[in-house]
Amino acid sequence: MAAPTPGPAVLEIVVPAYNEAERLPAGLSRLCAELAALPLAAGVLVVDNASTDATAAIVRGWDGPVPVRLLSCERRGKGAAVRAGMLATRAPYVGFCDADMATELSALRRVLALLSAGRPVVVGSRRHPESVVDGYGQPLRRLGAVTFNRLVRDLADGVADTQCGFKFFAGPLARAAAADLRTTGFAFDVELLAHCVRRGASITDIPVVWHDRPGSTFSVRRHSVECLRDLLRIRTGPAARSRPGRVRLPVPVARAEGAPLPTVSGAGRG
Ligand SMILES: Nc1nc2c(ncn2[C@@H]2O[C@H](COP(=O)(O)OP(=O)(O)O)[C@@H](O)[C@H]2O)c(=O)[nH]1
Ligand SMILES: [Mg+2]
Repeated sequence: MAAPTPGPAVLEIVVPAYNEAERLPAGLSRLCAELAALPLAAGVLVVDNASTDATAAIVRGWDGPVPVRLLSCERRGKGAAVRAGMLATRAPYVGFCDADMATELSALRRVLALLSAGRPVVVGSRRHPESVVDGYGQPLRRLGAVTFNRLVRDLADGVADTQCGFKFFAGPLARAAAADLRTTGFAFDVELLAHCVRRGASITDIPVVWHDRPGSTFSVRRHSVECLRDLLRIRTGPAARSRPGRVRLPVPVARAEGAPLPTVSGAGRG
């Protein structure tokens, strides 16, 4: 196993977790192994979202090659958990991944190459022509996702897949956007991206290899109405003001602060 790079984390990854005792151990193992092999110091922050299973205990007892911190977020919802996690980060580069690590983590190298080249927001997209998507849930969910993304494209710099749980940012930008975030549920990604765009940041989507993992916590029946309601709120709230096409202000937080990253190759298209 690769020896991790010591020192304060240059990259911190938030993992929102609600009753993930089943899926988290395998996901966390994969994430830690991938991070340990990177040429920079990295850390993980698992946000336990009021789980009633052993999620928190698993994280507390975790012993891996990179530091894994636990944060408790009593307010339920993936958006609330990611917001709490982002606000607790300190690194110059931050991001979040779902507990099931459905997106293959080999994409992290490309993410880092782009962030270190000054791209403020880098997101995985299952709709990217070079992506390999192994199952995308039921047809109803696929249709819902396509429709939802059509409705929000203008808010998120034209990104075709706003819902992939694999997003990375310049740290100061992520913390500022998270502080403004009000959506607590699954539509939070749209608001978070819109807050970045509002600050003048462009969004770079990258191809991913994505596997549909069993045990999804998203339910089309339970969460669709909530997503549409939240979308209405986002549209009428501050995140929707000053979008592309309107004036884009140069905002200094769009660039990462702190030590420059070691060179990470493999950026390719971006
Ligand atoms: N449903 C749900 N998921 C949450 C909550 N808080 C955090 N999460 C996490 O959000 C992520 C959602 O990923 P997943 O369940 O695989 O959904 P999918 O990949 O979109 O189908 C997981 O890491 C969940 O544990 C919450 O309150 N509800
Ligand atoms: Mg999933």
